[in-house]
Amino acid sequence: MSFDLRSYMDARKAEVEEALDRYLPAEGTYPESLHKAMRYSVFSGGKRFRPILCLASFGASGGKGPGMMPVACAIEIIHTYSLIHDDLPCMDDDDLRRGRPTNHKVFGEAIAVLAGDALLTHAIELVVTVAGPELGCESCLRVLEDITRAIGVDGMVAGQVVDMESEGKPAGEETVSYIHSRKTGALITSTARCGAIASGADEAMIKRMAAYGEKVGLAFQITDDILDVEGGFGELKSGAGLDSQKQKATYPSVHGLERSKTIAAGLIAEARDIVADLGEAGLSLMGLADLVVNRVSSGGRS
Ligand code: GRG
Repeated sequence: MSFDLRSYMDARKAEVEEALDRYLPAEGTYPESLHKAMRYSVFSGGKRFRPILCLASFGASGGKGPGMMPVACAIEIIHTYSLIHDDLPCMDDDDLRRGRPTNHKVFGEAIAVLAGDALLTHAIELVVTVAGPELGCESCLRVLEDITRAIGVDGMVAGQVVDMESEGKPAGEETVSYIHSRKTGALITSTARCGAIASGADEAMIKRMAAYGEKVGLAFQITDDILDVEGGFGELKSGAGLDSQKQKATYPSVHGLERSKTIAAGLIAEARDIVADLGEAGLSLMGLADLVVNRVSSGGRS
């Protein structure tokens, strides 16, 4: 079986870009400052890893039809909100993201906060109003429950809080694991699981996609930690080595660089194994897993 990952990624990315453009209010919509700020960060060169993963999981679980695209885009929009807020002076205080000035540097802090709030809210609205009629009430509610759990009080927000509060303190394995599984892992796991939920797959497939997502999500964050140490970004935030400057709780700080690389590679091998027997349908998921650890050469952190 031959599978051209590059063509697959390019085709899915183009579909996602087109759909995001359709699902977001036009830039000239009143109040313009808000819509400009929302679009500035949504269309600033993200890899679209999460929505492509969502579509791949849906396809590999036997899903068909247009109902997944609004969910995939909602997840990307939520990811964008988290980046805008993460960059704020009260959080990571970053001037650059994907090689461009961060949202608050262009639009000011108040609009950046509100653009993030509006993106989060708009994403939920998108799932309910656009995906809902396609997926049916039960699947839509389950998808919504899954995503909101992943990004909420025991998910991404909690991970971000513990990440911030751990800065400058010696962090153990447990703390790093808490942060990674929630800050980055939870949304990626939910993305993979939602593809299976929306496809109407059985519980075994939903569990299988979640298990795949967990491995990929953790490998994603470990790789991000490694890239920070090695400075191999295709795109810089404000510079490499930021995590250690801020004394962040990271995998390399707890496990060392080489062991972190081994752990990330092991997780990707496990993720590949989980989907290996899906045949052709699993090839996109295997390719996406590989991209997670190879993303320096494929365009860095941009
Ligand atoms: C503000 C509630 C709140 C949460 C913020 C996700 C997050 C929590 C912060 C983002 C900061 C960060 C670098 C997290 C690690 C995860 C990560 C590598 C995000 C970048 O994801 P990519 O590589 O980004 O998919 P692109 O630019 O491709 O969209």
